[in-house]
Amino acid sequence: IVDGWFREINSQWPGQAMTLKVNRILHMEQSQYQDVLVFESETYGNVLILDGVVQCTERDEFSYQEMITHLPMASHPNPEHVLVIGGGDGGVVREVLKHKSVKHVTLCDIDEAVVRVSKQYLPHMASVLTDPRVTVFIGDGFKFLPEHENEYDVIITDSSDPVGPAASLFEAPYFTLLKKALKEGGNMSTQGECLWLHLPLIKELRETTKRLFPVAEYAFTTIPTYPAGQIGFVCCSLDPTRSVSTPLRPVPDCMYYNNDVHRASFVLPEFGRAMIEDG
Ligand code: AAT
Repeated sequence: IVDGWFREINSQWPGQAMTLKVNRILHMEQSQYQDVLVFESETYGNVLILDGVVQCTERDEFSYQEMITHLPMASHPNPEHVLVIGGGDGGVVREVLKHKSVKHVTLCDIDEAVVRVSKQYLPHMASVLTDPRVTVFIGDGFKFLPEHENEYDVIITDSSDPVGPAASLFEAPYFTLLKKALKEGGNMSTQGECLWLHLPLIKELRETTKRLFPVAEYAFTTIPTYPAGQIGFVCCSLDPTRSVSTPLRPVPDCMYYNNDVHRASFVLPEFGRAMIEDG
């Protein structure tokens, strides 16, 4: 923070940086895994930063949380048991609970500090974490999966960027474990970075998931406070007949997602489509 402005300077997006005006700092700590900062911004509400990278702001979080959740959920015929890896702020869990079929959601975040500060400063996301249908588990998603084979209809990996504790969540061994934790015909989505910044990483993610899942597609959403204003998702299904880009039902109470946006989010601009699909 320099002169009252937070700047998201990072080698993952060289030569550019999102800047937000800070009203006041609410919390700062070095947790066991990362540097945790929460501040009140002038125009984006409260903001959660991990290791200098924006994780969510109250003003635009709905775009990311709704899309990463409803793409795999609304394209699954009957999601009852759901696992969220990462996402300690609770925003994705809030979205999962909008689906009436859901009986139980487990959240597995590596860092208790994220859950704790979110409950205090991001109540619109974290207040659902005390819902009786929700279990919060603090631990590494990579270690959690092998203990839960064949348990989930949908798994959502709401992970931070592939630097630090989330690095393993972008690699083939993780997706192999994730596949085994899904029930027959299960769906998954995973944070898939930005077309403008990370095409080689996206291409690799897509290739890795295509080797494991009969259906593996890429979609994206727009969001002002993530790098370059856009973030994507890899969405996969174990059911070879399913199209993850086809919603099966509407989702209530959304601000970004609707069934047309669902279908449209898989339509890629030519430079992205060519790189990801043609190679
Ligand atoms: N919904 C907020 C967006 C996030 S949060 C990412 C979460 O992943 C963090 O709470 C972090 O503690 C957790 N995490 C990181 N590594 C692991 C792991 N190995 N196991 C479980 N949880 C983990 C993502 C923001 C994306 C930013 C885009 N630039």
